[in-house]
Amino acid sequence: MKIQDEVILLLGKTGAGKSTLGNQLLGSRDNKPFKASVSLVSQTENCEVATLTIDGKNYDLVDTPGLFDNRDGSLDPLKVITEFVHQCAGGVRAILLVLEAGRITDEEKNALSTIRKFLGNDATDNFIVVFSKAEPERVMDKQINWNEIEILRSFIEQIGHRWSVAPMRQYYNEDQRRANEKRLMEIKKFISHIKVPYTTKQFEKVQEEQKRLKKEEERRNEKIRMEEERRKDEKRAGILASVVAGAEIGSTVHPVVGTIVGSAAGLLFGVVNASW
Ligand SMILES: Nc1nc2c(ncn2[C@@H]2O[C@H](COP(=O)(O)OP(=O)(O)O)[C@@H](O)[C@H]2O)c(=O)[nH]1
Ligand SMILES: [Mg+2]
Repeated sequence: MKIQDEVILLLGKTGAGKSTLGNQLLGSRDNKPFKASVSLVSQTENCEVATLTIDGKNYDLVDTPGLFDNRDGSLDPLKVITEFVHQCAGGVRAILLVLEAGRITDEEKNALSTIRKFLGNDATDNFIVVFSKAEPERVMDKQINWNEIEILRSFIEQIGHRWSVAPMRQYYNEDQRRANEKRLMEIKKFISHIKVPYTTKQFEKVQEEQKRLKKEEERRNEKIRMEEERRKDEKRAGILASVVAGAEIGSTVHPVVGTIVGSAAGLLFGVVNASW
């Protein structure tokens, strides 16, 4: 796999329609280089690359493993994407975030916030949201009610309304064919209008910052844990001191019985005291 040109990343969950959209952007003459999945098992374990030409400029279009595919721990897509982005010397021109229209569940919302955090604010100018699997009328009218979902609304507003609808997988008349063509042109126009590519340097900065935040959080948690330990130790020491004091008082009354009764009283006192 060789990365020479600016990169266009296809991101999203498995089954969202990334490979299908990639093939549509490449056009049928490119012989469908990306494998579309027939089941919900990801067909793309590593990143796959094909050349996409827009207005005479070549880009490396990259199909990535689906986010949240690593339920069995065998694949960490963020790691695969990280390794990949590090090879993109020319930077990432566009990030096509593919979301299934009408199926924005908590998982999609999580995917969205994970990827936002993962790439950082610098990537804001490079995102394009593409809604896939929309009904034909929605592809034709570009009608998606994303503004009803708060996290989507804020994200799409933040990225300057760069959103579109993926073309229909199959079309049956001229109107639908034209609508598909229009949507593809729109996505390509968004791509070529993005001014500055997202660089590996920016990505590394975000990764460093996240590592630092993680370490800070670990340190904070360790401090809390130690504080709890200390409090527990104090509690234990308090009980022990009460037992000893009780035994001493008891033994002055009666050497054996007094010690036992005194210890018990001390223990009770200690426990009651410690629980306050
Ligand atoms: N109905 C419908 N199915 C689609 C559309 N796009 C993709 N699919 C199907 O959804 C499944 C997953 O698509 P795929 O491109 O492999 O998703 P990926 O895992 O994100 O790459 C495949 O069976 C596709 O044929 C669409 O626009 N409409
Ligand atoms: Mg795929």
